[in-house]
Amino acid sequence: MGENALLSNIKAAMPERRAHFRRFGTLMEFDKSRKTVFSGIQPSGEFSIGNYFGALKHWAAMQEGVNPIYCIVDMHAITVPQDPETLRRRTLECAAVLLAIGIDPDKSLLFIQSHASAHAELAWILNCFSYMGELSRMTQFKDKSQKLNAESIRVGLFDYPVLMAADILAYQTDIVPVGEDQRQHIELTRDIAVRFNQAFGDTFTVPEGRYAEIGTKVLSLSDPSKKMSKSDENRNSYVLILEEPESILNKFKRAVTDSEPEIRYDPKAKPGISNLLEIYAAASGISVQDSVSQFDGLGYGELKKRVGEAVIEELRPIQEKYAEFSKDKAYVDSVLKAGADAAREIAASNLKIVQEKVGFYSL
Ligand code: ATP
Ligand code: LTN
Repeated sequence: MGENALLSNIKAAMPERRAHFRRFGTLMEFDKSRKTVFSGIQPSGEFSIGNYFGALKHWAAMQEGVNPIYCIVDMHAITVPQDPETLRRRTLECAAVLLAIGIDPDKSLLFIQSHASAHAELAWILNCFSYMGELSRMTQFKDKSQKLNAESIRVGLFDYPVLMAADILAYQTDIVPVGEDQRQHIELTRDIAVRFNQAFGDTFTVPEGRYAEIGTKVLSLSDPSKKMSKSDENRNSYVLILEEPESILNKFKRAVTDSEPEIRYDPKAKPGISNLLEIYAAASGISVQDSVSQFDGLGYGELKKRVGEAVIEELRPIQEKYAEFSKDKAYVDSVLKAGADAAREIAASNLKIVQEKVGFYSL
């Protein structure tokens, strides 16, 4: 194709995208009668099906009739050591994954946390209304810091939940869709909001967590006593959203179960099998009970194969879309830029109200 033909092709494709961003711009005159939905994810690695079934799938489903705001929380990611170039690359990949799972920039605001400095400023103010005692009780902090010696625990890791509270409260959020592991952080956010409101009069909306019915806690395939985590050293313990079908089948084949042959949903007595049934139900959109009936009389080998196949089917369109978005950096950047501009405006106006309430002098 000659250069001119190429240029006119690009120009022909542009108006659609421009129109798209004009609409995006007006979206930010938020409809106050709608509930605001906010959630965040760390660009700290490749995403697992735990992230997907516990959170991301619900983000994609929560874009109609609400004001949806989805944030890539890079400032949370640096609470543990990160290689700068890797973090930068993963941040862009994270945005492409979010677009691939169906976050629609026409409907939702998608942006990077560090692009809206009001998050950090509000976190500082909220730090002054948070207690060491309550932060010390956070199980995520206890789990993550247990692996370190006391001298090398970073203040940022300890303070992580207050930054999360600032993320949520900066947008007067009503609903926060997250996995079960975030429940304690959401409760803390509510406590901080209520405390601030009691001291200064109604300021913050007190948000509610929204937890998936199925898939809110996907367990590790190699040790079903703990959650599936993308930072687990054992790569067989998790399945990634962008994983090759063959590797997905292999991982399910190796999943740890039990020695009694009956397929039954009993999370206490049979955590491995119950986890597989939940993953199957989440991937195929049917209830756990119906999944159990489907597998009646079958062996564990067949169950593992079918769970793997259902997950592959669920992920296939996402992987295809990811391949497209990951080639179009200019488009992804333009979505993030529009998102950041809108987020900055909303967060800054709420921050201003808070600054006035606490007594900061303004000119
Ligand atoms: P890591 O495991 O590396 O500590 P993470 O996988 O928990 O990180 P986050 O960015 O902290 O990733 O979480 C993003 C979202 O995914 C959160 O809403 C979290 O609750 C959800 N989530 C993470 N793991 C699971 C899981 N195993 N089951 C269900 N939801 C999960
Ligand atoms: N701690 C969260 C990520 C996160 C978040 C948020 C989630 C940071 N800020 C605000 C919801 C709302 C986690 O998933 N690990």
